[in-house]
Amino acid sequence: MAENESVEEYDYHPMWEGLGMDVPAHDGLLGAVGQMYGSMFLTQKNRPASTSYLDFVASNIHSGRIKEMLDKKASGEAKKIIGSFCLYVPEEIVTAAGGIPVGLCAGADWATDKVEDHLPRNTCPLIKGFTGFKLGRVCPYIEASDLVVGENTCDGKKKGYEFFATQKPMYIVDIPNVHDERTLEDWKGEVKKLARRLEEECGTTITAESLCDAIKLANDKRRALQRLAATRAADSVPISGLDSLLTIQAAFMDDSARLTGAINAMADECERRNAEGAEGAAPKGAKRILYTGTPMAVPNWKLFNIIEKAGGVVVGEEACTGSRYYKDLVDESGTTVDQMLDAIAERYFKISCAVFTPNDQRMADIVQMARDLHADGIVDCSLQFCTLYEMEAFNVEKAAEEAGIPFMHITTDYTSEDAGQLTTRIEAFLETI
Ligand code: BJ8
Repeated sequence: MAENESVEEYDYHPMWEGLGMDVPAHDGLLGAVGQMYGSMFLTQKNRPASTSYLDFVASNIHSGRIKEMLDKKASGEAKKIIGSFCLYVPEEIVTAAGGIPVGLCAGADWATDKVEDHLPRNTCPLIKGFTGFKLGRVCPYIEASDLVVGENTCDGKKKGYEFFATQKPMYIVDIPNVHDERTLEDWKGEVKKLARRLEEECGTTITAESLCDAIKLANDKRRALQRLAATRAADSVPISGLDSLLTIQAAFMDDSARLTGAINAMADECERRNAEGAEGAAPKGAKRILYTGTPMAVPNWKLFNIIEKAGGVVVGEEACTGSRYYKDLVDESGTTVDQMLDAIAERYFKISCAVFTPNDQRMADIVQMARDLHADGIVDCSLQFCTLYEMEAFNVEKAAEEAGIPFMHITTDYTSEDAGQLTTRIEAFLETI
């Protein structure tokens, strides 16, 4: 669907019914998210005009985009829709096999009572979120996925997938948790096994040509995101953290080529703003925050909204919904499928997830980003019950202290219950830095 086509005219209810969704509940979810979007995004001042693409994505994400994917499948242009929950699942291989990759992490609580029949109450909200979206049948991406690729990362996901596999066909990728030569070789083997599984699922053969095209497609998207991220070093910051976060969130769902064009248009406009010394989305001198921590899935915009409504501005995200998604490219010099799969494995192996031990590269990345983006402070955030990021917060604090960068740690969930308390803490932090 083109950006200028009206999403109002088409009735998507039969499509959602056809996917087996709980349509009235889904209508309620869309209404609540729409309201949140209006109060958080549309009230921002001085947004770049090109962020209208994000409004298009937000209004289209559960409707036109789903229809577009289903139409592609019906026409044979795409073979299968492949869902995943982790940055470690290479989208290049899904695309090369003829699949459409989609991210399934959920950023809101849903059907919590049903979830707690299968998972402990004190499970991380991200895991409870996607389980609840499935049990409540309110996510068209989950329902449209033919295969879901999970991964052995944190304990919660590993065990949560055992239940999720009773609801959807799943394939699990084994992710190492140590970075060394032996684990890199193991990981290359896993990547090749995944490629074979996806070929089987899609009934296709990955060729050098299809893989080369898929690598280029993803690299182009990452290059565009790198350009946009670099513009945020300016004072005044040309684009808000909220809009930047939504851009990355869209990267897990939207059509890659179309989104790349839109991100490049945003980067063009932000570069122009900076060159002209024009006022951006935040005034000059606004307190600059580097976010680091657990990923933020749609519609988890709470913390960024609080920081920016308090007068700060998020200038970067060291997270899977941030720099880890775009900072490294896949080497494009391979000519055989084998070489390209190795290059993909090498690129993904650099992702500094807290599941790795030790995870010194993440500390170095955080400090480097804070310096490059002239951050006044670091806000490190863990979702409640995420042991990995909660434990690693002590190392992040130490790295920030050694670098002389003010630091605060937050533990939160998907409810709005702590919004008042978080606002007070963030305001106090912004005042002290
Ligand atoms: S590569 S960060 S996307 S695993 S917040 S579910 S870790 S208990 S999401 Fe992640 Fe891949 Fe790592 Fe990135 Fe568990 Fe923590 Fe919940 Fe988490």
